[in-house]
Amino acid sequence: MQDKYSPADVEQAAQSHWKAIDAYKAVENDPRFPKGKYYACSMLPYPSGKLHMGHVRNYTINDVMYRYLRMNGYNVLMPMGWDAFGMPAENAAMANNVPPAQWTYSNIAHMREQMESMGLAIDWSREMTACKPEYYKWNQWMFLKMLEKGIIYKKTGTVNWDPIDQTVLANEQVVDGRGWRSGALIEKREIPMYYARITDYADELLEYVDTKLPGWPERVRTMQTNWIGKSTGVRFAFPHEIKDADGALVQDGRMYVFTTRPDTIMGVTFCAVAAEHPLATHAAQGNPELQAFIAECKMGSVIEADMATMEKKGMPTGLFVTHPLTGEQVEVWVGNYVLITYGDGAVMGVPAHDERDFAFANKYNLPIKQVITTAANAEYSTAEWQEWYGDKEAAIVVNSGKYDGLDYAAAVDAVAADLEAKGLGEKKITFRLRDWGISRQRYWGTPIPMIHCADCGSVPVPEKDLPVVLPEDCVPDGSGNPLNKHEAFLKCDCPQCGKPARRETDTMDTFVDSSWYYMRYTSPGSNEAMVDARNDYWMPMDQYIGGIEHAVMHLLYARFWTKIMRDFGLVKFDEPFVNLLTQGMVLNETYYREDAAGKKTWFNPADIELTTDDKGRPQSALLKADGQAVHIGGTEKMSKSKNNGIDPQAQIEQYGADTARLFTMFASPPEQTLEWSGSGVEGANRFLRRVWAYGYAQKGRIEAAGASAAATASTDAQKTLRRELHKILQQADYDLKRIQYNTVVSACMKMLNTMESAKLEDGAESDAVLSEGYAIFLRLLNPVAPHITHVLWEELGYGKALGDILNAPWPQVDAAALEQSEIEMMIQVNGKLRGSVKVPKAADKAAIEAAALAEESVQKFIEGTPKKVIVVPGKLVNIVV
Ligand code: ANZ
Ligand code: ZN
Repeated sequence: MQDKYSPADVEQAAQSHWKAIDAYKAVENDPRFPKGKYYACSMLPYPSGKLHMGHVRNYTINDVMYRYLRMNGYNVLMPMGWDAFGMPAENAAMANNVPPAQWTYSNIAHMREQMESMGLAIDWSREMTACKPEYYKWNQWMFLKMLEKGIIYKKTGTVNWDPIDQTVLANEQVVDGRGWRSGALIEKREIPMYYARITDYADELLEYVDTKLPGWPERVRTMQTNWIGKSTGVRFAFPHEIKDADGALVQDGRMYVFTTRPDTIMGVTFCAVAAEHPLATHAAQGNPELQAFIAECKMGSVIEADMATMEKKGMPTGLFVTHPLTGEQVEVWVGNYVLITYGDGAVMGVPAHDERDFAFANKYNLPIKQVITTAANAEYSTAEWQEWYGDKEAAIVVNSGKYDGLDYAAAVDAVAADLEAKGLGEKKITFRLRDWGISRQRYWGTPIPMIHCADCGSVPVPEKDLPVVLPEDCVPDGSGNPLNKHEAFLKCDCPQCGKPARRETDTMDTFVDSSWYYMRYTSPGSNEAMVDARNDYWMPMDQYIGGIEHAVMHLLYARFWTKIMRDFGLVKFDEPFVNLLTQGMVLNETYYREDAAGKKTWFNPADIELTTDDKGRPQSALLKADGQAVHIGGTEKMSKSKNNGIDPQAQIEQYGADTARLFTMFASPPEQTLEWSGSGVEGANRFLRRVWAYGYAQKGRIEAAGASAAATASTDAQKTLRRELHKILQQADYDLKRIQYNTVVSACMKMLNTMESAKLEDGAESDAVLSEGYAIFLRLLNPVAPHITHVLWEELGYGKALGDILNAPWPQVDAAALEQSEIEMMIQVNGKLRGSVKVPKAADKAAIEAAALAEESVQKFIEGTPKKVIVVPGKLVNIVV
């Protein structure tokens, strides 16, 4: 190699070496690694075609962890795979008129190359691809098992129907109530779908968030808890006599509600039902105004966050139900804030103590009746909403007859008992979590293994006929699922009666694929079972790394799926991921111009010339192409829409992968956001050039020392250098363990500075000290910049002496090197600090006394012989005069 750092040559050399020795193939129980297994895995990417900086950051964190732990004796596994099913492939297929399969496979090939150019320690022999039959066969197998056990069931669900394209749309394809392609007003349709009973596991999923996931970020655990959303309260009925056209009582004459505040039951002044509630439907017959209002409610967002903030609207139904405890008639309204999917789709309105009901009652002039007070808030006013209403702990019941004076818990017990005695209600736990609808009316996914027979109905595909292979030659054209026109796929015989039948054309939600892929990595090639004994070795996963955007759904489904596998006897653990790291987003500046109509055009930061003031703050920005000004739009997440992405490939080509890796690790701790900085990248590259130059400058001395990684010191300069290096190593080790990689990079920088400025004498002993120091340095830098450190390690002869840096033993802190041979002692005169003195560590009291008295800076405070000298060993000398 040349003495000038050439990243392209260096990285090419390192990568072909790794390939030649199959460096990253992980083998169960590998005797080379005495500390046992460590499974560190990144969330699998969608094969969009190109890596983005978020990927680079994610995988580099994973890779640093891999290399550090491997050098520490762990058998580490870092696999990779592809979340290859899903909608973007269908969209791309429509745009380019190629089958999703072709688009996906060529993207995978390209992204795999990009990952290889980053020098990641991936065991490619375990690569999994969700769209391959060898993988999705097991989704189908699980589906059948779950169906058999009743964990999967069929019911009708609501979908978005595009009447022009004649197709079902995903939520994200509906923009402002219209189809994203056709612009048609979207209708809701009820169709049969398959659901997985995740709600049966709600209690365990919730409990284990608290008890079994201490290695997860608090924030993610809270998000899981809220998503599962456990509420304790009472479910009870308002009886009524409302009859439908046939004279039958609607819902058997009971309007059920769920409340978390049964202590407020005597404060009910109205009830409200969801637009989809049977009483709303009943009342709307012959009431066009109400029909229109119901239609309006159904159009609106079903996102809960929106429900909370939107304007509360309602309309009376003209129907009345009976209060179960007072016997009073209560008017029923349709309210846009009542969700059909939660509880019973109906609420008791307690405007005095529920904020939503309060807003509603104010708007429609409904009575407000206070039934709760607290010791601290005797004053009561209906003029505005007061926060204290909501405090359960402080609540005391008033204006409620026999319940007056009870606190929350006592009132709940009393009300629940009275409702129960009347056969109208009981205590109940309600979850926000819904069962998981896994059917998708789309082509590019795992076929649902069902067959529809005119005589037998829906019949499961027999296990021996799996996989049901998805044809790879379809090109969706926007007019619905192409499988519906694919005769070869559709036609089959009924497994029960043998008559001609049709295959189900719905496919599975891609969250099914991502629910267990990380277990398939452990068992590549397993054809007899979804996972085999190797899975018991690697799982549960020691460290999972991915974006916070997956904090809820993906992680919850993966946890659920794991529990199902456990209950089927396929795995022996309860939770799949021991530790979770959610890496921060990658941000960059944005630049734009705005036209007269207010439309913004965004420019890529690479095309901008920035002028800064002397403090480095941006002054103005010009578009390189035309030299004209653009607006600076602030720092935002790298995204296509703001055109502020930086292409990793371009960075690697310009500076090398080691620079890109070093910058992303250095710029901020893994869990924080990372701000892209062109000058930061240049700085990272400059540092690596210095690393190279220093290594080459010391080549002769390191070779003279036989590339030894051990040394002893006798001169001051040698001792100081060893002490500094070992001290930095000690801190860096601590930071590596707590995944604080940015300070590990600064430790490397400090080490290089220290070595560069050391004033070592000539001679064999100094050579050895230097050789030891550089060997420590290379190994510390190796996890972050594996290429340059691999090549230098070999070039300087360490490889011959200590083996491949990949497997080299992690440098150990030498406690003896840390020891100070001299210590500094403070000198006080009459208790006042007057100076300090350095004394040999082993010095005795007399010697310390003499040295302190001889110290020039204190002599002027002492006249004559001091009365007394007190030595506090290791700390200070107090001279009393
Ligand atoms: C009366 C009441 C009085 C309520 C009060 C709260 C406070 P969480 O805690 O999130 O489970 N609710 C019940 N079903 C609903 C539905 N389908 N759509 C919208 N809101 C619904 O919420 C439970 C509370 O949400 C219930 O308790 C009910 O309002 C409302 F001072 O009942 B509450
Ligand atoms: Zn049949």
